[in-house]
Amino acid sequence: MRTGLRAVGAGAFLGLTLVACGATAGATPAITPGTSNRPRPVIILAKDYTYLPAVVDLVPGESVVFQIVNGGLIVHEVVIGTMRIQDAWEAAEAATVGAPPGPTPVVSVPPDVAGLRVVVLSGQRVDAPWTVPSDASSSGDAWLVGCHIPGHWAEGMVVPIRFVGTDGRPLPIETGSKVP
Ligand SMILES: [Cu+2]
Repeated sequence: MRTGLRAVGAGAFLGLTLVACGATAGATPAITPGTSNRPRPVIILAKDYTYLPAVVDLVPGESVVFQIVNGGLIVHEVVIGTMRIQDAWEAAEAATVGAPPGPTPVVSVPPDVAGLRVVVLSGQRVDAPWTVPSDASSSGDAWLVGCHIPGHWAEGMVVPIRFVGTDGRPLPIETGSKVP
């Protein structure tokens, strides 16, 4: 599990074009939080085997619509959630190891550890609305974007979520936070 953070390095390498656009490692520009009437588009590009951007900034309580594009050659997914949620999907999908090529086998986890999961085929774009829990930054848990198609997490297909204020500055994380 701990090897997942390698993706941050790989994401930084693949994210050169983003850096050129001004999305450097520091605070992001001011964010206008999405509302239920006007969700904020958040683009996540899945590749073989990482995501862009290398850090996903979200404002607690805002409504977003993830615009998930699979620019890789194989099926990927986006699981949004804490480590508990990531672990649940990793375990559930491990059961699909050895499945033949084709439609992704149907798997599920208990609702309390479901988070948000979106499966995206190669070349496909899926838009997924989601409301960021308003207590997400104060729960003490790190949140992540991860892929649990068997073997992908181990390949480093995970990037952190950073909770930010409307000024784009990272919010303080309560003590006791668990960084995976
Ligand atoms: Cu994947």
